[in-house]
Amino acid sequence: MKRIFAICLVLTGGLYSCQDNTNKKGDKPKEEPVEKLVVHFNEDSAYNFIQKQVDFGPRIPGTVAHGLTANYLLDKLKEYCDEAMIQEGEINSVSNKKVPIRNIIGSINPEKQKRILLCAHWDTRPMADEDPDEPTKPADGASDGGSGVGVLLEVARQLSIKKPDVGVDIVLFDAEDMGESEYGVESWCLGSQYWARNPHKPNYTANFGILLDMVGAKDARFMMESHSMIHARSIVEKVWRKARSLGHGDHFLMYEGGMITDDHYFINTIIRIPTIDIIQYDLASGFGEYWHTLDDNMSIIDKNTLEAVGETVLHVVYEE
Ligand code: AHN
Ligand code: ZN
Repeated sequence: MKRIFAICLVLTGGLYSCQDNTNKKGDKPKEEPVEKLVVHFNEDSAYNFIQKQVDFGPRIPGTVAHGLTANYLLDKLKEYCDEAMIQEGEINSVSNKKVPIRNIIGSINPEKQKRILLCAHWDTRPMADEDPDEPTKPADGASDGGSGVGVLLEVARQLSIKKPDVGVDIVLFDAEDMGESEYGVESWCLGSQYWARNPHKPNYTANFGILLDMVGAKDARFMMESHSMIHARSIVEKVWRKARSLGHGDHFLMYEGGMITDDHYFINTIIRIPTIDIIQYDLASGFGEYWHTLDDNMSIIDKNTLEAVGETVLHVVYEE
């Protein structure tokens, strides 16, 4: 009896494997009707979006290069999002000069209630004041400014190929980098402060936000930044866990450190959307050797870092 039973199993196994692969006529195996995630964050594309911004020259508020870049970014968001607009405003700089600013905004699934805010600053600092040789010249801002925008444009391109279930708002803030420490924290992040007080839609809110800042340099490391932990701890944990499960634990460090005045600080405290900052900062090297120096150009940009951040953000969005 035992022997017959064993033979049966073998036969059935053979039959099943036969059915699995081909039918009786020997046709090709049928495709399994499984839904595949056809999108994949393309780091070459993100890199090219950074190159394009850098090619305009430093994006300093009030300059021609800044205006041309604004048009380019609006065009890209129009291409990839359901809605896109520029929010124009005027702010007072530290020297009390009036500066026109432009926040550039694209929305995907604008009708959805559940929303994720993805943001980065697109302006570059008027001078590379940490540069040992030429502290009055402006830098290209490939990482500081260019990288967060490059990653988000590629995220937007992917979301246009396969729509997420949630709504997504991509907000590119102006005038983040005109601050001076002696003028206090409010001299930074002028575009996001403006937007947080005057959102592009009345009563705008989102379930949570992710800010990208300096996410392009080779071997960049991101700590769990303290304002993010205070205001949006569960989002930090969700994003870091996702990054590490995708194999990006060398960039996303599992320890807390740094309290950085960045756009997310004003989003958390003014419009009160729980928002985290993915920013290159670690206790050993601070913001990175290139920070606010003329070395912040394309030579420091690394596609592995862009991939680590972009893939993580894309997965977080699709899993909401
Ligand atoms: C301060 O240094 C106060 N905040 C850093 C924000 C920043 C500047 N991000 C990029 N450039
Ligand atoms: Zn900066």
